[in-house]
Amino acid sequence: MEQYNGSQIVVLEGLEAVRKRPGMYIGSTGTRGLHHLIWEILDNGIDEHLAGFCTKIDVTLKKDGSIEIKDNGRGIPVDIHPSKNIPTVRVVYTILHAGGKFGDSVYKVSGGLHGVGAAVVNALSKRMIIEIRRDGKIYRDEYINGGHPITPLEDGMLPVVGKCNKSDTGTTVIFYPDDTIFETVEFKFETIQKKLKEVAFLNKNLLLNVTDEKTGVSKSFQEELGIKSFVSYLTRDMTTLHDEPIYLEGRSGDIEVEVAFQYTDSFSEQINSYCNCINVVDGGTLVTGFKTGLTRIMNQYARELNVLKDKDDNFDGKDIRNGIVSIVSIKHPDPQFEGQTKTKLGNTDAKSAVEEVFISEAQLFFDKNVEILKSILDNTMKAFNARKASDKARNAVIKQLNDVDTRSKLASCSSRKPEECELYIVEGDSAGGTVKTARNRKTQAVLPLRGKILNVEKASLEKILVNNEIKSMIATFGCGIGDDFDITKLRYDKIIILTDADVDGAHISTLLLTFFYRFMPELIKQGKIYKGLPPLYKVEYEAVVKGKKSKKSKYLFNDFELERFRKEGHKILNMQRYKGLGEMDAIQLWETTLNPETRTLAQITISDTVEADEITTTLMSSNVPPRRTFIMEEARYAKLDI
Ligand code: 0RA
Repeated sequence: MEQYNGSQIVVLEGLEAVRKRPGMYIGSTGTRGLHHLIWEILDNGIDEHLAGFCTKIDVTLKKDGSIEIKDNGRGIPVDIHPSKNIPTVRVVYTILHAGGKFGDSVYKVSGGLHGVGAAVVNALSKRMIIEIRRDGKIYRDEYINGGHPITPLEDGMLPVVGKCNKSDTGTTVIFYPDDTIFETVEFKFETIQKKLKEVAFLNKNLLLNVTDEKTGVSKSFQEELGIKSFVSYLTRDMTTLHDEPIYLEGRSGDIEVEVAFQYTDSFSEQINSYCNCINVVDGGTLVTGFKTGLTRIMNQYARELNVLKDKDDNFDGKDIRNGIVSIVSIKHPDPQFEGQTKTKLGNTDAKSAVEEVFISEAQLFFDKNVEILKSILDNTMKAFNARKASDKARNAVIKQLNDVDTRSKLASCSSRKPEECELYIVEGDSAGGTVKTARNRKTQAVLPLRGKILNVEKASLEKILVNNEIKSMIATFGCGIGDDFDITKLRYDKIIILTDADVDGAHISTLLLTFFYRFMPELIKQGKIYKGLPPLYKVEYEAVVKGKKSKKSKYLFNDFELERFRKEGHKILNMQRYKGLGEMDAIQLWETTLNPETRTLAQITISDTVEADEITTTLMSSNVPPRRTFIMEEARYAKLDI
């Protein structure tokens, strides 16, 4: 067995830390974290490609549950590492953070969302095998149980296990994820395939293969035109204003910049940004650079071509980006990912690099392609005019919002202190009436809504502003809408949606949430929106207290609670199922739904993930915006015993 020297023990302590808190390194121990292991190893091969030495990476799902990632790069160095005194490859796979930073001159651009490196993968594997082809020799190193090396060294060197052609170089990594750490160790072909497709778009010419040995299915990805093809792919089902995406590339210092974009007849804008192949979903400096450059150059052309007549008039960036589908991809030697999810780029030099490259390259392009330029400016002009018109319409409606009639249905509360006020939005006039009677008049206001509210998923702001129910809400909240929204003016601390516990009620809730999400998202983000959870059943049952039988009653909030209550062996004497809020009297309604001491509220938050356990890539949500789920977090469960 291996004789550990001092540094080896420290190394294993490092890997042990990863095993103790895997979430800190790979995000989760679910299927997403599991696949993160592959991306980490894949990144190393991509780095080798970026360095100019690797043209192909093969990913194989093996029959025995392991995964193999094989590249044809130079092969990880096997020489004895000068300071660690073990083969360099062993340094890479056993020392945390060694991956990206080590030997920085050769290993310039490094991906890896958390920059955690290959050692983390080793720490979370029950077995890992590295094979290196270099100088006509094949070297092999193997680890078990989270990074314990089991290959005896010969004179400090890894043993040579075979021969190969001198020109055949590269690294093969095989690992078996540890099933005592991961909730599942089953790799998904689909997920890997999507990732490889994205990687192919982002790395021109790199050939990527994935094979599932269990099914025999195999897929290949290679994109000669890189992100230009990526944009074509994203616009494949859209009407475009010009035939081909515009592709620009250049370099500013150490930063490589690529931009591809195409205009469509859509009213929205899509900017997907990548730094070192990592999808920076929250954008950051590289996106700012692109936007600034695009706004600057288009306004300049608009003036030159007399599209903008007034010298002081300017197109808004939003007008210029109307209908754009774009990819901004940079390679940065030292990326700083910011924000809670590390999905926003912070490097200021990335902004100037993208802006500089974009402006000079776009100028060259548009000087030669005036027709395309003109159609973009024409499109911008339309957006500009539409925005002016809608601003006008909106201002007119907002003025009118203060009219008494839009708020006439509101039963306001007497307090004027927003921090203690609550607004109940209630489905239907009749339930609204009972809530008005039952509430605490000082702090609880009631706004009844008649029937269904408009589905705003696709409607424009002007259209929705005609709807009376929506007008009432905007007027009641007091904080405006859209760009004018100001949450500090909100008159209530909580906005509580109260609907019947049936299909219609659920539909109304969803419509309301969709409205808030689209036009007042801050309300949801700041946790102001709640759903009231009225009970579904009232049961009367026989209770035995100190040997005496007595009749008691209890509210149950859903079928699950009812089932549990039954299983607890209670003798149910009588049971009432509330079909709607209207069936409760004022006292019952107060106890179950209004009284802050005893009611149950669910706070609404948003999850923008496609599927919580799937990786999210631009490919998965190409045209469709990410599927949205409103998550209700139960504030507390009221257990009422009367
Ligand atoms: C540092 C230096 C050299 C190669 C690599 C790293 C390398 C690392 C990985 C990880 C997976 N595949 C890889 N391929 C190469 C090359 C040093 C030299 O040959 O001069």
